Amino acid sequence: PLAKKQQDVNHLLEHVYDHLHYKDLKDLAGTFSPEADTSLYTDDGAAVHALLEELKDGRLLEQHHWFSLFNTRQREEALLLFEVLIHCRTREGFLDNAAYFRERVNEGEFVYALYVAVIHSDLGHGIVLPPLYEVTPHLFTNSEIINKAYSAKMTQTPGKFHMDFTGTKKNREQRVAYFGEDIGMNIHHVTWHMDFPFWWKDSYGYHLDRKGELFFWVHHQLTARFDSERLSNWLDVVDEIHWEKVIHEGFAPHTSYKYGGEFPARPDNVHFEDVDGVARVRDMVILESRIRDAIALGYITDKSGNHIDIRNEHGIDLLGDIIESSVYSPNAQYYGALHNTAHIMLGRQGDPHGKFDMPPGVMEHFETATRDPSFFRLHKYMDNIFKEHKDGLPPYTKSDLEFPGVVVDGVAIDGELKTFFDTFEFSLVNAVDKSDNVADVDISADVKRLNHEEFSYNIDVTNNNGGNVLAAFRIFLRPTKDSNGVRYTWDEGHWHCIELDKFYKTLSSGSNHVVRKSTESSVTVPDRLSFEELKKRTDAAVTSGSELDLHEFERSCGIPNRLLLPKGKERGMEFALFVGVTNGDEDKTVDNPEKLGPTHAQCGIHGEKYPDKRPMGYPVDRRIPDNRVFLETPNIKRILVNVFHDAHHGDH
Ligand code: CUO
Repeated sequence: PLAKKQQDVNHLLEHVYDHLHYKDLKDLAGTFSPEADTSLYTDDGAAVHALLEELKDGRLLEQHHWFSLFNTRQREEALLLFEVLIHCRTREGFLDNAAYFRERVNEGEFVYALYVAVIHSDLGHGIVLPPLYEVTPHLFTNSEIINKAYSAKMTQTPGKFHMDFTGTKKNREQRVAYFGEDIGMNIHHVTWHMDFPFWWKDSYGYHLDRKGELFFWVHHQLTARFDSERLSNWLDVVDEIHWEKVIHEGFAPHTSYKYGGEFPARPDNVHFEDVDGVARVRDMVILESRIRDAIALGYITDKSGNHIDIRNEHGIDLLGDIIESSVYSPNAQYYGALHNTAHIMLGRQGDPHGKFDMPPGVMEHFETATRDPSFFRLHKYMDNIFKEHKDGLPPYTKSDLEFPGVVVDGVAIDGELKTFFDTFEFSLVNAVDKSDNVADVDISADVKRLNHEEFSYNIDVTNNNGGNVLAAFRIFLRPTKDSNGVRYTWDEGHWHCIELDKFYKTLSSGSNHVVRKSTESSVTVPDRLSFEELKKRTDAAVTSGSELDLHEFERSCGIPNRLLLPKGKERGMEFALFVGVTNGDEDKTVDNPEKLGPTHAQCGIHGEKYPDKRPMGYPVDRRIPDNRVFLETPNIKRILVNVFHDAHHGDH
């Protein structure tokens, strides 16, 4: 039964830096013999054989050592374990191997391999992975708090510690640290990269549909959202970083590895330096110009020298593969891996020549990357390359945009768009070592998180087609003014659009009143279940023999619903709310799109086609040189709204 398997997964992820404490799994890890029966595996044990060879020869990374996915050798090891798990035929075999290797491979590699395998294996269906901020809290929590957690455990005094955002008010960037350091947003980001790994090969089971375009879109959305948060805090939008310019913002992470010391800091205003063993600055400039050339020419050149046309709506997908670069890149030899290398380059600027033997920087982990304000500058840099491509495509015409017979008569918001900060507690029990002699005590961190009041969209639509039609609703929000209070034109503003929701709905003939709740957004996920609550529900189901239904928590990819709206301002900040209704029968790729699960807009559906034929961001993804095209299309409506921030929420 599922509950028992969920319980085993829970046990595997408790205190991952210590040996297994749960007796059944511990016994199993000692007695199971991975190669005894190779019919356990769909690859006849090839992967398990390879991993065991490495283990036997002592080549695997030791335990109690940091792990970074961007480290080639460490990634290879983690993927060997992933391959063992993904090739298991049964849940039992999967868990037996997980228990066996948990005791023998590096903990970081184990956690990564287990997460990705549960996400992608058929055997993982129904399993809920606990929030990573409670499994490996070091990557999400300030060192100061972790230190307090250790003391609390040593002195057997339960404690709840308030975690502030990194830095001080002297650093303007700290005003928006609540976004880059939001633990839920970090989970979204790291999980997106697990759902769509750059190293993914289709031989693992399926093709990741429009992975390159999703890479563009999900990061474009993070930058667009960050810009709106900045404008909400009287900061200018992010400027791009460049190889030949100064990196303005320094960063002191105040974060430590569980094993491996502190994350390296970077002072203000350093020039990019070549990084030994990674790349020279000049190499990066060359890769960039090859990519920009491809955009200017309208084609990329594949490995065999063939031209692939990219000046069309599918070009963005190939560009995403090339820039990231993923295994899907048609020519990684020539276009390199601009994005992945850039993460390492930036991560190492504190110690570019390895003089001080520093561990990898925050940029070298998807869990921690967004903490560094330069993350957004780096992604803005790549976002601008994508923009160059999008700007080269012809703007949509009125007939492209039209949905004949369908008119959006009105859009209104039910309730006020109001944001506030709440307080959230997460457990640090797994941050500290487990010992048979010292009992666990309750230790947790308290963080401030942006949140908002629930609201609904009320959309009145007339359908003059004389019968039912399927409609696709596309909702965006964009700031109307820049940091100087100057109004954006739509042509400037379309790139700042935040995707709020996208859904399909059948319109009956005549007038339709569509009410859509903010909680239903296909961009977001609800708060994760705490590890404690997950264990509680699992254990209860095991004991009572009842069904375990945690369906709504199955996916961790998705922006936390709390962050749906940007912060706004106390006296209100003006945004344009855009609602476009397009022809759902033409747009859909799946049957019954009205019943789509959550979070598909930026995270897709596992193993299936992305459920929208249109380019991501349609129809605000291209230049809008003439507003009238939008103003005069009856199936599109824009209204102005204000987002208010309640700075005194919860004060009494
Ligand atoms: Cu998500 Cu750079 O791709 O961090």
